[in-house]
Amino acid sequence: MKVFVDGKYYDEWNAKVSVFDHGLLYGDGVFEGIRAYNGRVFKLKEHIDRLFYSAKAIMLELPMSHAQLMKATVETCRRNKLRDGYIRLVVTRGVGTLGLNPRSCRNASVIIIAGKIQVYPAELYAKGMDIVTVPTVRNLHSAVNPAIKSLNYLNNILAKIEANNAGVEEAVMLNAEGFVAECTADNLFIIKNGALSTPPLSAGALYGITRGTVMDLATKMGIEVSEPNLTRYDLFNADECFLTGTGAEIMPVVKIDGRVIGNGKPGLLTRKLVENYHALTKATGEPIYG
Ligand code: PXG
Repeated sequence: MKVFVDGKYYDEWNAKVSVFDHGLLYGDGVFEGIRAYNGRVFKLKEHIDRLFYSAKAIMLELPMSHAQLMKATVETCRRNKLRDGYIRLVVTRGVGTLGLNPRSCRNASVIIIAGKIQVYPAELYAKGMDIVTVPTVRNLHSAVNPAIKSLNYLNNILAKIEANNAGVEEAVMLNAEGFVAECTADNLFIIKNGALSTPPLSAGALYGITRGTVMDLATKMGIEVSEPNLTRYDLFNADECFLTGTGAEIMPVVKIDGRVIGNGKPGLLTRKLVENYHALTKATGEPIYG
């Protein structure tokens, strides 16, 4: 594997960052997780847009332009002969002193890794997932804003550990007010009486690219889409539930905190959305090879 680090390509064993990089010392940086399907990078522009928004929010000046980042991402896929896979774009504050002040960091670092990802066991896509609500709440807007895709994911990692401890793969994270925010790396949707809803960004959800794609697909299918505040009660009494994320794609949920969702099987509309999502990922995106 060839990894892009600050404009050069390194073999994976030789692709390194300094122990003085503030990305490592403080989680000071931002990232994106992107997928390639069928020789195309899916929603590349949207991911690079979000990287710029995250960087702006933490006052991190990207050392490359939007166009250069798009090009470097595609080029990294090409060099790795990737047709289907996962791309991790990481921007760190760069090398600084042992002190958290980012002023000591002169140059941000850009890393692009093109590889593979499998976030959940394959059989769960057919069976549906069992998830639980966990004690760790999503970041407050007044702290590290949950819209920032920062390198500081400890909050979500704690929630993931709590899910692991409960013997399940994924966690429902609430916000400080007790409304549903999202899962550890996925947005959450429910379907009730044929209508689709997902928590608003103000509830602490990430502006998920897959979330937006699924909302567009649902609208095109004539499904009503809304973004109300949701409580656990709304989840328990939903007809269908699923998670969305670049890594996860669309994962049906069939049990939440011991309550069976719908008939306990992935729902009909969920399955239709999965089908339409796969059709879209296969046919659209930034071409990698000419
Ligand atoms: N919420 C959070 C907190 C995320 O980190 C999503 C929702 C879904 O957003 P997208 O834009 O991907 O639809 C994410 C995405 C990983 C991994 O390392 C994490 C994400 C994406 C891909 C892989 O498990 N985060």
